[in-house]
Amino acid sequence: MTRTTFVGLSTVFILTACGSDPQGGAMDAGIPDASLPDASTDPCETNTCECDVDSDCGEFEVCDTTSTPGRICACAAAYEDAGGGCFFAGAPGDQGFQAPDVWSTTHSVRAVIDPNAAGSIDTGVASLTPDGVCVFDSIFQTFTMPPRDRSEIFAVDVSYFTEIVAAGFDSLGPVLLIDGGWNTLPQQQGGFTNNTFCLGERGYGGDVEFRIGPANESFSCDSTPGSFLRFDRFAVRRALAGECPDDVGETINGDMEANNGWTFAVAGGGTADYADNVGAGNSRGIRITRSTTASSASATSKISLPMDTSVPNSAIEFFSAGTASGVFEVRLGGQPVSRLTPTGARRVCVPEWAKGTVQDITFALTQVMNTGPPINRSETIDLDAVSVVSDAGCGADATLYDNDFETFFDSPGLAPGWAVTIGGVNGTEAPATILNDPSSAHAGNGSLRLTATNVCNSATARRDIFVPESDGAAGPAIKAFVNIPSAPTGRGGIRFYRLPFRSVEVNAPEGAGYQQVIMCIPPKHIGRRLTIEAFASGGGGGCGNIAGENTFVDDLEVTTDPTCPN
Ligand SMILES: [Ca+2]
Ligand SMILES: [Ca+2]
Ligand SMILES: [Ca+2]
Repeated sequence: MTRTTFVGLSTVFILTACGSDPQGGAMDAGIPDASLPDASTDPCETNTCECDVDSDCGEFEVCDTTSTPGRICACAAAYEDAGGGCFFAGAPGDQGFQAPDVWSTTHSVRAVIDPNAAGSIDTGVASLTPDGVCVFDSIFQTFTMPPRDRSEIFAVDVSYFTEIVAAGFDSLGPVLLIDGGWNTLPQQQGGFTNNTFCLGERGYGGDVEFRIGPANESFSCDSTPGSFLRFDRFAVRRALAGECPDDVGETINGDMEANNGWTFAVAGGGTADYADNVGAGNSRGIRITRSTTASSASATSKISLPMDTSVPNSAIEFFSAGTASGVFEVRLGGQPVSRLTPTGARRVCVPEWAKGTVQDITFALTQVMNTGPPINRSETIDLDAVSVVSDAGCGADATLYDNDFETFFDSPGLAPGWAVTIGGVNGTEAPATILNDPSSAHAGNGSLRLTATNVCNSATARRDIFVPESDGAAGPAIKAFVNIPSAPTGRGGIRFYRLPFRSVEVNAPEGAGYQQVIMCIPPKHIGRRLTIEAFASGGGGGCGNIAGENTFVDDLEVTTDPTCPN
């Protein structure tokens, strides 16, 4: 069905619409044809209509199906027309924290907005108090955002800092939750500092919840809480040219044919750069190399990860080639999400916390150890053609992917869901691998094998999960089957990180075959991202070598348990 568009009337209609509906309203966003009124009630039978769908309208306009008598084109949400067409008017509300009524807080004392406090860019400061930081209080509002395909690309500026009033240091940065998607920023001290991130798919297309809070606990939470997290300004703005991926699913310079987007970091004799003829179809790619166990090399760009509604079971696909033994790491937002070998087209499942956000994506050869004489370890990894695909193997909930350790470093297609990490100290490595051996597994063929070889080294496997809701009286729990045949010096088990370098761990029994270990997660972490890790540790102390002590892990569950607090 086609309709007549009265172009000559559009200016009048736009002014009317934007004047009466400055934020557009959630109903403006992306009305599908199927939801349009049927013929018997169609206002366009008897009235003039400018549009059926958004694409009938001009730049940054949507088709307002709630307007009367006929449908008109109006500025998209967060856009206004002051006479020269629709332009972005800013988001969310009260970006400088000067109007406390615009924001909500989870607690009236621990999370507060002072509209008169001195900021850096403008007056008004939002603060999470030390007590608020320790229980993950937050400050939030809902704001109607334009559809992604009717708006510009947006970035977010955040001016904030961590005010440490207790003695000592801290590791406390903010998390900016955009409709539940996680963007973390580094700790800043000494006054308000601006950092930015790109708005992902969750930040567009209707009512979006903007929430600011602590990314993790403060070190001071273990004694006297003493660190504030303060915000001067939180503002969505138009992205600069080349600052953010062009669209959902895109990576800046994902085919590596141009010279923008990727940044390289190397140390200890590692190398990283663009290289001709090493990529997919002999096109240009990126080559990272290491020469010894002291080397590191990485390449980082930005990727826009889709929501489940646009790409279900999403995975990041890329081309890889190089040294068969070269186990390299993939990170999102600085957090390791997988380790694998460069065996062709590989896929890494997108973790739940990252869906619908824009994150740094990093490919890295990591340093094995930084003490003792470097051991020769020449490895080359070639990378190219980063894209986003749907892979049913990831499942609807990526937190549950690969907890049975049936995906190996060199499996075709999907990569492991764990960053399995060889440790090392003083020239002695602590091996870590996913073993393809049914006799070592709790079930299936695969299990995680971590081996401590020195009193002060350890091997680990890490991932970030979303902590599940309680199930009635049963609180959130991580369970895993762990088998430690013999560990007279060290220990092994599972743990979670409350903050960087500070974990809560549960050790597994030794010499008893596979035993299920249950680790309760405190309920304050429900619905939050959490780093969990399986480990084998030499136990700590003087750094003497020991006979290898294996910890096998299999069939981990992210679940609930009646013995855990809810
Ligand atoms: Ca302010
Ligand atoms: Ca290429
Ligand atoms: Ca298994």
